Amino acid sequence: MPAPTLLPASLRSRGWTETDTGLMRTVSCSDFSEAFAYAVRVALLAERLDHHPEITISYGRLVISGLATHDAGGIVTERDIALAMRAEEIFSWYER
Ligand code: HBI
Repeated sequence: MPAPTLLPASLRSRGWTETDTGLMRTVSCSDFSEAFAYAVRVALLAERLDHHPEITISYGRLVISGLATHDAGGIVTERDIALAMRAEEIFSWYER
């Protein structure tokens, strides 16, 4: 069973927090299209890593939540940290 992992400071400083249901981050976007485009990229990443957060798209906002490891009883493990870090790479490419 994977071991629990502390949220790295690099993710904390980018807005990631730990909630009862796993890691979460809200990303501000300029409009609905931008939020949707981020969601698609995160979805492709999630498929590649076989690890799937909840994604909520709304006007000007993307929320990634529920990022936890089921096999470990819903705690945060290296798999969750890995996905969050890769998602940050994607977000940073498009920052203005
Ligand atoms: N997504 N968030 C999340 N957590 C998991 O543990 C997880 C997943 N997607 C697929 C997945 N696990 C599979 O690896 C296992 O259910 C086989």
